[in-house]
Parts: sequence; structure tokens; C-alpha cells
Amino acid sequence: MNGAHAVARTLLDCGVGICFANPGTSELHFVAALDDEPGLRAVPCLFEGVATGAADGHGRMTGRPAATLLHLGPGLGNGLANLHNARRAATPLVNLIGDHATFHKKYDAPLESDIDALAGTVSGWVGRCDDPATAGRVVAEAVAAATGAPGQVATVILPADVSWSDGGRPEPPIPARPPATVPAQTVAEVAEALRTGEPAALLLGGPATREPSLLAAGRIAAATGARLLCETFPARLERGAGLPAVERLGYLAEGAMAQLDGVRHLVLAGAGSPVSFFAHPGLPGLLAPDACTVHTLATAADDAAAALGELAEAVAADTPAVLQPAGRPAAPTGALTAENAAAVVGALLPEGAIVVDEANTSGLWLPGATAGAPRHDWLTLTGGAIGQGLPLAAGAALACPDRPVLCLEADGSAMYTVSALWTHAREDLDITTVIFANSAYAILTMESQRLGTAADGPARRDLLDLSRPGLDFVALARGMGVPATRATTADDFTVQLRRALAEPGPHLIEAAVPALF
Ligand SMILES: Cc1ncc(C[n+]2csc(CCOP(=O)(O)OP(=O)(O)O)c2C)c(N)n1
Repeated sequence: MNGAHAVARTLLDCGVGICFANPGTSELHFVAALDDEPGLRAVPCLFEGVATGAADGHGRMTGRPAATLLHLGPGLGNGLANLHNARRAATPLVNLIGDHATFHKKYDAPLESDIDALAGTVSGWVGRCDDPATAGRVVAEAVAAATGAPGQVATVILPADVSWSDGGRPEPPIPARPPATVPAQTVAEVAEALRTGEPAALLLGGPATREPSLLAAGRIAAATGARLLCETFPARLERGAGLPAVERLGYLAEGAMAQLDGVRHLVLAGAGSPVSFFAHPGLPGLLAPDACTVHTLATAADDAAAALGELAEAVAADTPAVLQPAGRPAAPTGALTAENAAAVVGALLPEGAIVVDEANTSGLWLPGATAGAPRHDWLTLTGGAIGQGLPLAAGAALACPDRPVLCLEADGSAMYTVSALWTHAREDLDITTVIFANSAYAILTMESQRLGTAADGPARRDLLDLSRPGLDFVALARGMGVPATRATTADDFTVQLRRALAEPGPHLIEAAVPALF
């Protein structure tokens, strides 16, 4: 058995069953090994940012690492932005990066670069396979590092000669770090703070935005009057009718500060203390009010659900959570806008949907319009690096083939990784993509207005305008095998979205909406 086979077999034995791949010459022995391991599904991606974003989506939905296969430093570099988002999401993920043969590196051949340095910026763990006999061990360690609490990106660098040389040995799984137990004393201190009756808020994040944590947090909020918040960009928020409604902390510092105004106790469960997305002249970076005590109930490495459960027993023994009632907006009519498009989404969102939200400014009304829809998951742009949505949707759809995926995508962000649509078609994924086509980088107009930079100069017009030439997403999607339509009225959008959701397989709707800014 060669090193590449040992790596493939070890991945499978450690529970990694899918590999989002864009290989090159140095990875071809691993590609050959995949032929002998049909349990390790290889998914072709036409750009590395698609592979890394898809692995993130898969990991968010399964809680287990997916693998990527990337070509040396340049391939890894192309995938970095979505690895950054995966790191921020604490997604378990294993990168497999091919490298030149160990004896070839000294020649500084054209593709030679510092892979370890690139990998280090996004990985919690980096390992190199030095010989076939230990390659399996490195992979087993990587999977354990990726899977432990909190999840992280682990990167394995696999030189070509280690791949092709004999002497490979698959390794069994290595146990991963379990989440740490929160000490009873910590729970008791937080309970005491909440019992004071002073204004309080719970801020959920990381692993604490799933049902068990939400139900416990809902009880705590109902019994103590604490406000129930979650971080601005949760990795995976479960929501909809029957679950406690959680407000996401605002993106703009002003909004988040208003939500936290007057709070004397901020209890963190899986989230960090909130900070503003960017510094802004005259606004604080730390968003908790000065007079507020920040209590860390659980970090992302802790068993936040158990800690919230114990806190609920302490302060809310007889109090049930208040649950979001079912309710959908009426289907609107008239010219399409971001606001009435959200109402259409709220009216039609199917039970069990996975919503991938990179709608940016056009998504302003989506949380409100979908709050009472049947239960669903909401995946967001954890690291702020745009170009995540279309790949993330591919990974989520492959992770959950029985669930519909609705990818709500802004036009500018879509273009970064638009080739993900080809993977949607190639794998026949049940993804409905809605492109909010506002022909602008609208959020940057809003941010420049906020920053008070030159009102409407030619550079700003040129750099933030996507209308010259206009982007034809219907043609782009059809060119990659995804059936597509365009909607300019709320009525069209309703008909097209209903049809797309009813038919299995990928669809795209270009929703022409005016820019908000
Ligand atoms: C990788 C990366 N590159 C650039 C940016 C800067 N940026 C933030 S928002 C944005 C444009 C967003 O436009 P679009 O996706 O069309 O959404 P809209 O603002 O129009 O709603 C850009 C370029 C970023 N956040 N991430």
C-alpha cells in the first residue's frame, strides 16, 4: 500500500466520507487511491474557494469533518477566504494539500511556496506527512484535532513521493477532545447574578445556537426576564415555529449597542464578548455597556448546552420557554423589492429547509419574515469573507440530501465563487438559489455614507457599481447546467420560487431588486 492509499483509508476509517477536490499533478496518486475507496466520495469543484466553502457547509450540518483536496500553496491560497469563514464557524474540516516530492523542493520549481505559512493563518493544527509509514497517523491526528471541541480546520501536507511510495499503513481513529464541563461554581455565580433581577441578556454563540441550548436559554429568559440574543453571524442557528425566538445582535455597532443598552449582566454561552465589526470614529469597539458585568458561562470549548441546562434548572425550574408561534406573511404583489421578496421567502419556506444567507443588504427583512415559518436551520457568513454562500449550499445539500436548501445570495458575493453552480448541477443538488440582483456593492455605499467619505465621487461610483455591464445570472446559471429564471415582480417571484422549491435538483432565480443604498 502506498502513502496515498494509507491516507485515503485512514480518512474513511476516521469517519471522513467526502472530499471536495481540485487536484493537480502532485495529488494524482491520491486521486488514484480514491478509485479504491468508493466510500470516500470525491466531489469536483472548479475553484478552491468552492471546495473549502463546501467542506465548511458539510461540516456545519454533520458536525464531522469533510476533506478538501487542494494543489500546493496556490490552491490553498485560492481557498483561504472560505477557510477563514470555516475557522470563524469552528467547523471541523481537514485540508489535504499536495506538495512537491521531498527531494524536489530544493529546486524551487514554479509551484514551490511556503504552504505551512499559508496553512497556519486558518488552521488550528498543521501536520506534514514525512514518510508513507506515518502518513496515516498524521491524518488520524488531523481528524481528531479538527473534531475536538471547538471544531477547527486541520491541514495535512502530503508530498508527492510520500503519496507514491510503498509502506503506507492506515491508522485507526484517535479520540477527539470532548467539550469541557462547566464547573458548578460558574453556573451558581451566573444564577446569582440573574437572581438580582437587574437587567440581563444571554448571548448565545458557537455550539449554543442549536435546539437543546435554545430551549434551556428560552426557559432562563422566560423566568428571569433576560433578553435572548445570539451572535451576529451564527454558524448554524436553529429557528422557526416551536423554538424560542432569538434576536441576532445587530451588524452595525449602533444597533447592537441599542440592543444591549441598560443591560447590567451579559451572560455568554459559546459566544465571545461582542465587538463591533469594524472600528468607527467615535464609536466603541467593545459593545457591552460600561456598567455591564460580562459573565462567561461557557466558552466555545465547553459543553454550553449542559451548562445552560443546569442554569435553567437553577433559575427556571418550573418555567417553560416561550416558543415562537407559527405564522407566515401573506404573499405580496407589486414590483419586487428586498422587503417583499423576504415576505415571499417567509410565505414559502419549506419545513426542514437549510437556509444559506449571504443576501447582505437585501436580506434585511429575511429574519422577520421567516421567524414563524416551519423549523429550519440558518447558516451565515461567520467570518465576513464574501463568496461563501453558493459553496456552503453545496456542502449543506450533500450533507443533508433529504432536506431542501435555499441559498439567498447577493449578486456581488455570488460572483466570487459562481462556479459553485456547476457543482450544484454536476451533483444534482436540491438547492434553490435566489440571487438578489441589486447591481451594486450596496453595503459599501452604506458604510462610506456612515464613515462620511466623499459623497458620490467617480471612484466610488466605479468601484461599487455592478451595472456596467450588467450581470446576467440567468445566462451564467444556464451556462453551468442550472435551470434559471428572472423575476421582476413579487408575483413572478412567488410563482418561480414555488416551482423551484417543488422540483428536486438545482434552480436559480435572479430576483431584480433596487439597491437599498
Ligand atoms: C473576501 C472579501 N472581499 C471583499 C470584501 C469587502 N466587501 C464587503 S461587502 C462587499 C460587497 C457586497 O456586495 P453584494 O454581495 O452585492 O451585497 P450588497 O452589499 O449589494 O447587499 C465587499 C466587496 C469582503 N467582505 N470579503
